[in-house]
Amino acid sequence: MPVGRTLTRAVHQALSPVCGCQVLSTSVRCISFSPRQVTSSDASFHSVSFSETDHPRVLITGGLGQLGVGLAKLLRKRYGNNNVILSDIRKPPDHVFHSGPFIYSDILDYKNLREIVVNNRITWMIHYSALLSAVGEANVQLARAVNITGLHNVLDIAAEHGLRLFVPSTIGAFGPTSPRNPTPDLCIQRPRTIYGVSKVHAELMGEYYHHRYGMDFRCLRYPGIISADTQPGGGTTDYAVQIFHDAIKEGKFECYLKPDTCLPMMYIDDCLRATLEILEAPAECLTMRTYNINAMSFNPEELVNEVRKYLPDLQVSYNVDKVRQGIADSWPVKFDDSNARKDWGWKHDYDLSELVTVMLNILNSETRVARAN
Ligand code: AKB
Repeated sequence: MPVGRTLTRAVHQALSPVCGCQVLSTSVRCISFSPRQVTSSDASFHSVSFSETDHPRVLITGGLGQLGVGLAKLLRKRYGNNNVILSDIRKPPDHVFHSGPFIYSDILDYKNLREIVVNNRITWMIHYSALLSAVGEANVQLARAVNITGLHNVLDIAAEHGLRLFVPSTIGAFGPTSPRNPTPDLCIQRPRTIYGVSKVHAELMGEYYHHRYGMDFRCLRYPGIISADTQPGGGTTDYAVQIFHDAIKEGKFECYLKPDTCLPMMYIDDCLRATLEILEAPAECLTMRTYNINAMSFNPEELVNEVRKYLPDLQVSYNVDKVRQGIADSWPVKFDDSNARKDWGWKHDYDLSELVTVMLNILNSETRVARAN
């Protein structure tokens, strides 16, 4: 599907269901408990948090996006099926609905979210709901509501109930004035997208709640994530997923970024494992609360060359999208993740050649199954 249409669909999907609930969220918010009532010296603040001998009870918001289902699978293997609840405002496909607990949850509806946390005795929250970079530029108000107001709800509920909170950040949290090659953990962050601004805000708010209230906030800055079974929606790095689908189905691919636009990327298995590892890392290992994680950097031309080793007839054209090119040009070229490697032993498994092999293997076998039926 052309990128423009994918983007329009993503904007549409994001718009319709969330908007309906915004009004409700403002009215219930006034009666809720505020974490500002808790001081850092209040010993009871941590009293309900996860004890190391139990399994955590995990809630994943925005669970039907690119990463939620895969993360739920990983966490369920580790902590038991019923201890990991996927949630979203969208209707789950059959295979997701039948694979473990799924619940409706709207992060803009404070009361609904709080009820879920209380009724299910949640101890860890993974907050995946967000509008990505390109779709956010197409709807700044919605991105502000979901990415900022939604985050405030999540932070307050996590503080109120002593949860361990994981919020992903991104290479998009950096901007044109950041050092881009390499980009360290601590440097200038002046992103020029609402997505980036909201992610810097999330990093700072989480770190503030950690220092002010002792909240167990953990955050990884993800590169562009490449996955076969689930697709991203409305990002700038999505071309690196779409190429595999188009190469296999159509034998041709139109890229919206210039051939030499180099960005940090990661295979989904590495991303999910990193997330599990930071969630489980002993607090004393963490010298920071927000870490860059890295695997590889490549540009469209290098990716095309690697794919052509297996599909030599692949036809590629470039039709540059100004918005996404502008965003990509302001993002890191290479990510410095030395602190994650030092503090909690982060190590990626997949580089470019392994990424291409695994993506083509998975999608090729799906294509064969589809054809056989
Ligand atoms: C996007 O392209 O917006 C995301 C990201 C890098 O955070 N995939």
